Amino acid sequence: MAKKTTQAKAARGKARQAQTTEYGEPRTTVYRFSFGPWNIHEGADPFGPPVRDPISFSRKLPLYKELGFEGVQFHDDDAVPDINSRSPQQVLRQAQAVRKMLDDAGLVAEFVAPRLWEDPRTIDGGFTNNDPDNRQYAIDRALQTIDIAAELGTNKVVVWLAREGTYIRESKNARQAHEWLLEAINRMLAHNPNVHILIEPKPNEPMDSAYIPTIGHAISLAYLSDDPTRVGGLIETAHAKLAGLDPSDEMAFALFHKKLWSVHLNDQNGLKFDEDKTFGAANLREAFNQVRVLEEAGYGQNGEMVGLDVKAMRTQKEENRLAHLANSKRIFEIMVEKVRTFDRRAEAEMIADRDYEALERLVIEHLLGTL
Ligand code: XUL
Ligand code: MN
Repeated sequence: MAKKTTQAKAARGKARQAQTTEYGEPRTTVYRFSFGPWNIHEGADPFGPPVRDPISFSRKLPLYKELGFEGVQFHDDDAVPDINSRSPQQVLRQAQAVRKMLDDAGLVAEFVAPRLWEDPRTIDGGFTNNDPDNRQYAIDRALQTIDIAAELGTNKVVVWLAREGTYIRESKNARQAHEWLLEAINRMLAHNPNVHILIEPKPNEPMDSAYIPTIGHAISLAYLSDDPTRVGGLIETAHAKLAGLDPSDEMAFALFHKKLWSVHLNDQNGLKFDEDKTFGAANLREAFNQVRVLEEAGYGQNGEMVGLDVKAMRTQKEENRLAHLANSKRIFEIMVEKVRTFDRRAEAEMIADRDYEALERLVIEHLLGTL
């Protein structure tokens, strides 16, 4: 009887602990998930053609709800194909049509990102192109993206600075290039008083050396901008790992600045091409720590979404070609549970005692489910 009572007490304690943060506040975040239509991918890579059938945008939309997602991430031309051959009015009309499709499907746009890396005018970069006409093209396209985002019902514009950098360092003046990047951000801020700019850092690929390789670079630009309250970041797991950094520390840094407004969760198996693997597939402990910093900071409670940027492997056949999305979401949810049930009291004792070997084992056994 006494044993039962102790067990019940322990269970109640554990449940209470699971429902509160380390500071005793209730954990209430109900996470909402998003991905981009490019995450349903045909499998083409630089060395070979597609291996799976294409799925049109309108056929992708119903899949979101089926998979348990509610947010759609867009590039400008995901929403408005052939964007360069349309008049500004046609672009907006098409964006309005997409908004209707989203509404009908019960979905929302999370963000729109200008695709500044495919047009011939962006070969040598967008905002940092050495040719002023090409720089102007990049700015015009970014401003148009803001208009598209407004039509789609979001004020978030993501800027992945794909070709802002060099293959040959002497080809650009890096100091000047940062000036131009800041100018572009200020132009975007001035274009619409509601727009929020999320810089998505990445250290390389396609460039050998990219400008703004980490969130620290992005946030320093934000503070220099005309409205630092409207410039923040999106952190992608794989990009942080390509920079040799711990993604959860990158996220924590942005959260500390209240500037983590979206994430691209995925995984990356070391310093290779940008793999966009299923979240947690390469390193479960890093996945745990990313979810831990997000959860502890209340990420998601101000409308932020849990965004994925994951690709099915090229070797995945047609069947289950969406499993990487469902699996990433499932692994995130398991990690939320792991974070909420982590034994904080034991952790605190081990830290106080500086018994870090014990802490190491606690984390690993907790993740393995062997405690
Ligand atoms: C590229 C990448 C992009 C951005 C959106 O590595 O991650 O898909 O997320 O432009
Ligand atoms: Mn990304």
